[in-house]
Amino acid sequence: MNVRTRSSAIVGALCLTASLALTTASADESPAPRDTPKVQLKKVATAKNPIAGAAGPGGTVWVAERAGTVRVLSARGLSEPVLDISAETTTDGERGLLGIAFDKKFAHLYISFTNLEGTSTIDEFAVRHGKIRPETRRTVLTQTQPYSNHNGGDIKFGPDGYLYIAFGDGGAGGDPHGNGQNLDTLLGKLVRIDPRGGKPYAIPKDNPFVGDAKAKGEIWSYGLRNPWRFSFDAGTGDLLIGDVGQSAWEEIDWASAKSKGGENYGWSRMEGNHPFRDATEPENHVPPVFEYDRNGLGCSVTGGYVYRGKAIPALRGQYVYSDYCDGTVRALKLKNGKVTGVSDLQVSGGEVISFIQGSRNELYVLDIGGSVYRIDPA
Ligand SMILES: [Ca+2]
Repeated sequence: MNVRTRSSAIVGALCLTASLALTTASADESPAPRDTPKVQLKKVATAKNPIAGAAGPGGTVWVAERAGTVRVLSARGLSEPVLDISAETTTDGERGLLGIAFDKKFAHLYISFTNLEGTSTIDEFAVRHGKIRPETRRTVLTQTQPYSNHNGGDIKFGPDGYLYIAFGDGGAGGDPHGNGQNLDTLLGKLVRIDPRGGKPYAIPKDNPFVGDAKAKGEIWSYGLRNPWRFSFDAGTGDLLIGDVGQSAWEEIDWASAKSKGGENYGWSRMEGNHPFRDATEPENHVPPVFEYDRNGLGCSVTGGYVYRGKAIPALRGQYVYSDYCDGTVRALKLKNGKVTGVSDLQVSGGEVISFIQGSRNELYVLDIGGSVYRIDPA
């Protein structure tokens, strides 16, 4: 399935390039350094196109399936669907149910999906005693989409208690509408709202563009192409965004927990650290903390989490991520927003579409083909 891919012709060409390049890359491959954390992927469930998830009430993990169902993972395995919006979404292009998030007290569940018109939609449900109350459903925010790809769609609560929503640049290729740098649209942005603070939501007063008549007050940061997955470090509160590249550079962006927002991550004047189509670098460009090219390491970054679990002490504090095309699970060592090491964890999660952070900060890997893995010590 071509989730997040460009036209299939382009993908075919990319895969061919990647496979040719692999011969050279593997010749240079050295064994894992001695301090590489030893992990294994333990398959804990099979789902139908698992695409997103969140730690739920009572130590559970809730898994969203792309076609519109949500199931609860417990020691007994995956439940029957506890939510089914499959009649309200489609899976053409890069559409579907794309994200779920609970607020801190598990009082509300939020879902992020594209509706039958392709419009990005964030809905809220009250949750009581661990169960969704369907009659409380309401729509919090919508964003029309000019094309079926680059919807972003990830949603997370920050340490500040606000809901963050990632939107891609609207799609097609090369950001034809210039949405990345346009502060008058939510496309190509990370958005920050208070979903319970107003009807249908409130804009936090300290959002960076509040009071700027030419900018949307919901915007937290901008210059993003398709920020498919982002997360907050459960230890430090720092923000990490995996932003999928156009055709050359995959990137990971970082912001300190102390950030006041307003970061410009560059797209579509920059792709990674490189000017895109001869554009000039914006003066306020915040370059990625990490980028990689398409020569063998993949073609579509899947942002993960900084590992803060207990089971794998050697991995603690490292940012775990992967790539949809490559599937190898990798880790970045970070110090004060600088990458100090990169390791290949020597395990493959298939077509890695997403990660989930469980209630004790253990990490799960979702293969869109169906497997749900937990990252365990080897
Ligand atoms: Ca960028």
